Amino acid sequence: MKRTLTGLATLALIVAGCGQPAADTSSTSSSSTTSTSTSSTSTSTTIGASTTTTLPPTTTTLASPPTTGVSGNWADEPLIVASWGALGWWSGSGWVTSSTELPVTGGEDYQVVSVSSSGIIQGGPQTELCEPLMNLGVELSDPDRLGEWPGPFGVAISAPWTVQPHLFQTMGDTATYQGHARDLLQSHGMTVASPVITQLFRTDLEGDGVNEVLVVAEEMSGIFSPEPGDYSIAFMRKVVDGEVQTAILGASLHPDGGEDGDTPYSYSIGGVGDLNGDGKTEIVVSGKYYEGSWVEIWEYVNDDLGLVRQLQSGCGA
Ligand SMILES: [Ca+2]
Ligand SMILES: [Ca+2]
Repeated sequence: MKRTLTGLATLALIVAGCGQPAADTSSTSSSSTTSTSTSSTSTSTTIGASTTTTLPPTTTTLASPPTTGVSGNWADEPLIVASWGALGWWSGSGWVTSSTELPVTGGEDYQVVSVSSSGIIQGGPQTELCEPLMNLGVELSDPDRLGEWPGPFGVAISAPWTVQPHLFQTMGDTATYQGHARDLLQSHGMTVASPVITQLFRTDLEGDGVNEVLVVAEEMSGIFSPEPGDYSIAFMRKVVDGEVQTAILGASLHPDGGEDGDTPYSYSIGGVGDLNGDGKTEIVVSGKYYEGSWVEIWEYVNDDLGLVRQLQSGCGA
């Protein structure tokens, strides 16, 4: 396998951004069902003088724990799979990379986490996929539901909780984010007057009522090696401590074209879903090049650590 994931120009660091304190200025309303529980009290028109309106302590509970209400035949451990192999699962205390034995027997259900589809499909017993890599994985009843070439590709998870508990929707305001993409590319040495926005979503990872924005900008004319000016970049804008910060989820930037061994990688958002059952959604980043594709699971751990790539799986020559 020529491509090594560690060699990708995926920058996990949070680049300090600037601008107004709202990742998505057009909406902070979101579909969050949380943190509005401090009403309904204290409107009692009581008799007497000392109307001590005791408000309950404002416990702003962020994400509510996931409901375990989705019925299905779920794996003992919530196995996360791509159509070409398993990525791993959450053990209850940490992410587990697929090893030699997957926690399935065959016949399990999987919830689809994808920008192109949702719902439940089925998976078979442990097998080997993606010749000649022979990734451990399961055959899915409808692998195309996760995405078809050239992507984006999502994942599926054999887990009983609601995988998308918070807001996730397509945005139309590409002009604003074209400007953000232009600035970000410029800060990485690329001058692109009007970046092409290929994906734009607003989401609320934690369900705290403040939206995050996921953006992909790309123009990739080289197939086997990059042409001058080729770029593909996926990033998230998020309000942290009142300021918008930008985190790069994947970048393949080629201001001067390709050199020997350079491969133009194309990034996209494959889906958003809660893949460890903590009520906060992870981001599925999808990538492809001329002879392969991969997916990565990025978790927003906290404001200090930011986004961390936790799991990944690929298939290609
Ligand atoms: Ca949020
Ligand atoms: Ca989660």
